[in-house]
Amino acid sequence: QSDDSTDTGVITKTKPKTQRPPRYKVLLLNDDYTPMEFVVMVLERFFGMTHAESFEIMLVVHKKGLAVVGVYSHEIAETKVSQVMDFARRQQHPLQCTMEKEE
Ligand code: NFA
Repeated sequence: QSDDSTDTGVITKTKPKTQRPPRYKVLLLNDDYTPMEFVVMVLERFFGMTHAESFEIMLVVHKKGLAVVGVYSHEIAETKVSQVMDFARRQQHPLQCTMEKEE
C-alpha cells in the first residue's frame, strides 16, 4: 500500500558530507615544579615554536593552568604526548601532556 500523504512536493537533495578525519588537541598542564626554561625547551623542541612563541605559551600554561600547544591527527598527537612525557620523565620533571579530541 503506497502512502503519498507526506509528499510535500518540495524537492530535497542530500548533500554528500565530506568526511574529515578527527583532529586532536595536545594540551600542556601546569605544575609547581617543572622549571619554566624546561617547558620553553619542550615547546621549541617538539612543537616547532620559536623561543619567543615558546615563552609566551609557557606563560599561558603557568597562569591559566593549561593551554593547547598544537592540533594534530591522532597518530601525530600521540607521538607528541609520548615525546614530551618521556623527555620530562628522563629529567625527573612532573610535567604532564595529554590529548583530547577536538569538538
Ligand atoms: N609553574 C611552573 C613554575 O612556576 C612552570 C610551568 C609552566 C610548569 C608551564 C609547567 C607548565 N616553575
